Amino acid sequence: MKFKRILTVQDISCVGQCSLTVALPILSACGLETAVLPSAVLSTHTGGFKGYTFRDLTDDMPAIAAHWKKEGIDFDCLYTGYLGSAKQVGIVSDIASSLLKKGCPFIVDPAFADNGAMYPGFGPDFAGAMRKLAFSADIILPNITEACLLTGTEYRAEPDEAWVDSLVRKLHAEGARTVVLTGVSYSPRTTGVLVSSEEGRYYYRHVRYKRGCHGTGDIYSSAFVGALEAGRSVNDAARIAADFTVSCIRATASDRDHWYGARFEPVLGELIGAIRAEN
Ligand code: PXL
Repeated sequence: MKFKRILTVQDISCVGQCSLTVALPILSACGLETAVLPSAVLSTHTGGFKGYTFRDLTDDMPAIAAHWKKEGIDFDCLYTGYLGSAKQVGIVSDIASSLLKKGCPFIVDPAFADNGAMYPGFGPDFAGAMRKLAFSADIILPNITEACLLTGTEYRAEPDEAWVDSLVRKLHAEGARTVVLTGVSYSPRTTGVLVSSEEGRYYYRHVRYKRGCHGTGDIYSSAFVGALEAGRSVNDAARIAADFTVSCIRATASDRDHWYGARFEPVLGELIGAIRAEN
């Protein structure tokens, strides 16, 4: 198989097991050369720590991209996560046009909201900016909250199939091509991921842990991108990433003190095994 170089754009939360500290090891484990463009540097993520620092890197990004362009560096996949400002949406769009090889996938995890609310630090302008980026991508990986905010739909904590169907239809009507919708739960003990594209629908249901873990959206998206770029189909990558994420939550659930992230590191072997088993 061709050796691929992927670019991921998201923040560095120095402590907290999310964004780049998750994406980089997962993508590398999947056998991909992984280049990074940090959108911001935070001392920790914003999901429970108090008094975190935040360095916005918006102004550094165009010069970094321009240097790569000058060096003739380009990428086989562009995968974006948490962005540091609404302005970065335009910069990422430029990178997609200038540094992503023709015909290669542009994958967006909107990474700005969960459980019915936006993450701290994002103003009301952010959903509008993210809408432009998400609907220009080849594949988007929103959770239910993000899908609602991207389509102007009122959030529902307990959706039914008809409501999810109309949410997904709205995403496509706005321009979304392939949608990988996470956290689609129709019963208290199960949740799942719904893939929707012009090829049809695929729903993968799996066990739901009562105790969720911070950062599992980033684990899921990184494993999905890793499996996809390692040669799996979209549906297989969606299932492999779901099984891996469940294993990460299982590996964390017994440790009450580990509230800030999921212990994905001891389970990386399972992800590599799942990708290899199907090669
Ligand atoms: O996991 C998403 C994420 C990424 N980066 C930062 C965050 C969060 C979620 O809270 O705060 C900085």
